[in-house]
Amino acid sequence: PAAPAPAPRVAVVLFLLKGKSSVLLGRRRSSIGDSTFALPGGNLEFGEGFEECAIRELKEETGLEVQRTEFLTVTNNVFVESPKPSHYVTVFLRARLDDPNQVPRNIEPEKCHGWDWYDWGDLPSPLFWPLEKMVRSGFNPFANIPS
Ligand code: 8DG
Ligand code: MG
Ligand code: MG
Repeated sequence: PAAPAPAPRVAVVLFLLKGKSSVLLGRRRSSIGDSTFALPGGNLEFGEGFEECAIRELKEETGLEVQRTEFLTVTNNVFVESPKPSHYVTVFLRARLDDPNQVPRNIEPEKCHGWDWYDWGDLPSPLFWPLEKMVRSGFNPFANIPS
């Protein structure tokens, strides 16, 4: 039988914000966007909510825990140049690190070189393309945070 036609998938990723301008990024080890700096996140599982997915992926990838998240935006990302072409509808949420003493751990070293905090005004390079696209469009994850 023929292989099933490729289909778009849903990813949920999180801007984890600390202080006035720090955001958590990790350098990817992946066939998609290898070595680029990206947000924590992953594939939405069947039956899962966006917030549930973001909280789960953050915990699985960094050990960090957050209580609640906010929806920010959604973007369409087609990776035609990757070895295995893929298409993600990416949902972006944000959260604040509740306990600033929590330190990220690299729990999936086969998928990430390591996590660290970066200043939004001085981001590392290269950024993962879907994130780069947002930065260039002027998107700011710190905007309008209710206190
Ligand atoms: P999983 O098995 O844990 O579910 O997946 P993962 O290994 O954590 O997947 P991922 O590559 O981290 O995330 C899934 C897809 O989400 C990724 O291939 C492309 C899309 N994506 C974006 N922007 C970002 C981003 O900033 N960070 C992450 N991690 N994924 C992103 O479009
Ligand atoms: Mg994951
Ligand atoms: Mg991931």
